[in-house]
Amino acid sequence: MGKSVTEKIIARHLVGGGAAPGGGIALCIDQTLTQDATGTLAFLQFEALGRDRTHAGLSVSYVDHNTLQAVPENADDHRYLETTAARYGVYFSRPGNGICHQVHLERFAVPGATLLGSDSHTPTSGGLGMLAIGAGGLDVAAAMAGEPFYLAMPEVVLVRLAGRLRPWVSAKDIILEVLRRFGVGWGRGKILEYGGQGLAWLSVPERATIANMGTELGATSSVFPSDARAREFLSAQRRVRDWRPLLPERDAGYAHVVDIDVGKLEPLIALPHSPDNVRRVSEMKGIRVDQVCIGSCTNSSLRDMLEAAAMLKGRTIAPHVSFTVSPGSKQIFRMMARCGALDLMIAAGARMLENACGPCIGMGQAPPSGGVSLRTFNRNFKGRSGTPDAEIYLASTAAAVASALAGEITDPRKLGAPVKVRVPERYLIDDRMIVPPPKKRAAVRIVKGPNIKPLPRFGKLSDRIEGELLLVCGDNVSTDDIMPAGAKFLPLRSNIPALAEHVFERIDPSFARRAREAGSGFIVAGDNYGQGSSREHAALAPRFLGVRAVIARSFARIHHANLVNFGIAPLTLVSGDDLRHFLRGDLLRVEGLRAAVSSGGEVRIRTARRRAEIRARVSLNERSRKILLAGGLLNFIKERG
Ligand code: MIC
Ligand code: SF4
Repeated sequence: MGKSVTEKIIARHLVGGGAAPGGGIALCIDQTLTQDATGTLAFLQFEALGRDRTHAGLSVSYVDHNTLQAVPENADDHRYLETTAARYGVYFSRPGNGICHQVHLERFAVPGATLLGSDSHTPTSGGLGMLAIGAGGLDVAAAMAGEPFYLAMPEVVLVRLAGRLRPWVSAKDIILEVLRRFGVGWGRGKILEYGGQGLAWLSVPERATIANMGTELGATSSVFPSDARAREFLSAQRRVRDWRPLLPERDAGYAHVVDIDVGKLEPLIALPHSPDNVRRVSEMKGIRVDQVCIGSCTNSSLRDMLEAAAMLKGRTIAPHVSFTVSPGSKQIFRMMARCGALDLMIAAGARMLENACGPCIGMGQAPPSGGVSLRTFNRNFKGRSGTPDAEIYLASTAAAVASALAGEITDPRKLGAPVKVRVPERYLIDDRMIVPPPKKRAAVRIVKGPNIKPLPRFGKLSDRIEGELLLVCGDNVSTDDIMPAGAKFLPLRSNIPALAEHVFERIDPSFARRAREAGSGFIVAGDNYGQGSSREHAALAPRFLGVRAVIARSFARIHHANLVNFGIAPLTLVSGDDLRHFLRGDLLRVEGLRAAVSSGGEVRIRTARRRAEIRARVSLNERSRKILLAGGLLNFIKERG
């Protein structure tokens, strides 16, 4: 059987393990990406690893998340990142240069290469034929220290696209269709490789939209071939030298094939509060919107911006709607200014925001209480916008603009003939906001503001853990639930003791206090625990509060790795039904944990009140076992020397 695009890239980067699905593999990493909200911890950890410079072929440190500077902490973090980048041989993308995934796609992504990023939407660069994977900051720090990246070999699923999108239907609708069909947990353990005749009609930025939201499916990555469209994009970025063809072999085999006739799709929309709660836009028409936001790493390309501007030309946003636009990068912003698109937007009443993550991560623009916000973003978890009771919908740029003009959810096809969008053949190249590392790195002084606190350190995994059951939750708990982001909390990302006070705050404001008082505790959950963001703070901060184990039906990939990296035992229930034995406040006890971790066997969880004995597995590969036993990845690497 021939090789898929994914298998070709893996074969070229495999430094350990075999390629059978489920088995552990180690990949050599060509490029790393970090952003400011996860980067400070990643660089503190890199410092703790004692390396003098990044060992990846290219490392880029971006500032795009924490750009609202209502307090000094964010700017202090930026300084720290700027100086660590210079010190450790890392490129620094300054605040004002754009969203990490958009800029990476434009300026750094290379077909056939591997990218590891401390952000869950790192797979965006898969739109350009890269194998790009999101991970916790510590895994990225380890990759910068020259370690391979370890993961379970995913199965490769072919998503075969046929047909051509109809007017007003877009790439966003393709990925919303996949989410509609399969749901948020479906992609776990999978790499989604796109193929089929329909690809010819999709440009790289459109492919990037699809690859970006593969993360919402829980997929390890999403990969497109590198074909003529990839070449066209790279030559428009004046990087044609980076192009190489990368196609699947004719007889490539896949674990499954999913067929989508994109010509049959209609404009789709995800309803609150999950990206897989998808309906047709036409079914939701008439719902009044208070806010519409265009942007984020999903839909902030030049094409998106030009489409929005063309739709807005000569029109005015509905009087009761607040309409924001955040372009994806400086390149896009300047091109919008030059071609007049920016003027059309401002004239129509757009509130132009920085080219950064902005409202997507609750950095400003919280909707009104109980308000409805329609966004072109990728996540609509409850509370993520900064307004606990807001209703967030996700849709394409066309659907968002149509709705902003009408003041209610509107199918863009109602606007008649589609607007014509012509993306120029050459993008404007101006890399002045990307600072290369200096020659004399040793002289660079790392500046640590007062908010940057030392990393908490933990001992080895205990054989016996006992403590309070602090929280029992349902399925699909996101890392936004565990460790909220947004303007209030993001400034604390470099200060774990302060941040930890807000663990699970939106679900149970007493969590941190109870955890501290108990000194040692457990969390119980259903399926897909820890979906969403890669933020390792969602493991580190609970560990800091004394959480020793999370017992769940199943886990999301990145969060599972983060738990192990910080010495929290992820225990998978042998029988999902056993969830009913768990009561908040009960006392739980696990004995013989180290032996179970070493052997990959089962443990018994004893509950004091219900007097139940519940079986759970600790299914980890060889290396993760050692990491967990050592009490985390930092301990493991240090022990190994
Ligand atoms: C997100 O979209 O949730 C984030 C903010 O980009 C996160 C990273 C973080 O929490 O800093 C992600 O997706 O990994
Ligand atoms: Fe930024 Fe939102 Fe993309 Fe996360 S999903 S990287 S917050 S734009």
